[in-house]
Amino acid sequence: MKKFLAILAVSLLSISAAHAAEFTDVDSNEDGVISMDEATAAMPDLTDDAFAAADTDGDGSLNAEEFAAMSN
Ligand SMILES: [Ca+2]
Ligand SMILES: [Ca+2]
Repeated sequence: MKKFLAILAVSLLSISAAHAAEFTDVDSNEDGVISMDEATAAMPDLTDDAFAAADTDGDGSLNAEEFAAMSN
């Protein structure tokens, strides 16, 4: 179910995001994960729900793998 939501979010994001941002550009404090604040700074259209769906391990931030899955 969670996976389905993630796939749904990815589909919605690929429509709204004209081009995918680079992980290293989005991770502005360079701690290796992307917070909701960093994500929305790079992608203003990103919703809480889309972020939560992309955060597949539910730790409240996006690692490189989660971000890549969301961007592709
Ligand atoms: Ca960060
Ligand atoms: Ca995560």
